[in-house]
Amino acid sequence: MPMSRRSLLTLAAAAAASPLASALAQGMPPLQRKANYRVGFAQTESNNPWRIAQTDSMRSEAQRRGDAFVYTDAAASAAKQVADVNSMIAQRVDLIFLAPREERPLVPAVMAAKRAGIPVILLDRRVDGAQAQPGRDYVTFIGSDFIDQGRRAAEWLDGAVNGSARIIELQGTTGSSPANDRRKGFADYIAAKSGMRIVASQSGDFVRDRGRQVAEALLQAHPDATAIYAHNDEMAVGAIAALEARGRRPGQDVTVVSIDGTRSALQAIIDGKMGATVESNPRFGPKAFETLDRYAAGETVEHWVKVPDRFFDRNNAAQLIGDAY
Ligand code: GYE
Repeated sequence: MPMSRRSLLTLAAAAAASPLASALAQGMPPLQRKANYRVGFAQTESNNPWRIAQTDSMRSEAQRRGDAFVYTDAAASAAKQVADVNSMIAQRVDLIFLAPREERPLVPAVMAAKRAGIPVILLDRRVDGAQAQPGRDYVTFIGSDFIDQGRRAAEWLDGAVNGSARIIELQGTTGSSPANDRRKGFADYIAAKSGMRIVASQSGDFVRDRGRQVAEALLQAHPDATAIYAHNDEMAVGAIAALEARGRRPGQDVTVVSIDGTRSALQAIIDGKMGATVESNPRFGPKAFETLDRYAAGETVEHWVKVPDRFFDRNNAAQLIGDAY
């Protein structure tokens, strides 16, 4: 039956107003609805339990759904990660989940996927917002509020030390969004606190042994430090070893606060060596694939799919360690 002119017009108007149409108008690659997908996951590195928990969560959700999973590990190199994404493009995967190691070097990978017509969802770290944007260059960013994580760590520390501390900060990977934002959230909070001062701040690249080495050097230069703020638990655990090597008691002489919620961190809290850790939840699988489904269905996907984070300290660490990674 031929359609009336009016219903054709209504259809056209509805299509123009639909989120799919607006995504396409922005040049975003569409994703066709299918029973099963072949997705890429470009991981940054696998040298810490957080990364391993994230990969496990992604892989097991793909398996549960029957989607094929093309996995790469950039082994802590942004250049390799760009090459990994290019190889996924060459393999024509349906969609790429990318955990961009650093904000700027991964922009070309996002743009190459867009040009090739393959949608990208960013996981756990952002790319430079001045160069690439959600809803235009990639679907969305799924991840935590890192500024708030830094603020929560500062707020807890402020209470634990009664507003007075000489703080050593161990930063994450230079140029990565969690390192930039965890630094900012913490600094903004203590700016208004005259007794809270960062005496030294250096990158330990989110790695346990780097954290230990950097903490060792900074403790040597600042033997009067009374607190350590690490951007992740692996570096905090390294810093605890550095303190013990110097004969300083973590948790008594020096207060340690961190971010992630790994099993070793919860154990350190139970042992009284770490004060608290703000959760950064690595279990992305269900949310990542649900977001893929929503995009394929033509739904409007918000520009930031927020991951909510808990808080671990001596009040709940023993109770929650069973579920930790
Ligand atoms: O805190 C850290 C990991 O990007 C949120 O990266 C992630 C961070 C996490 O290597 O342990």
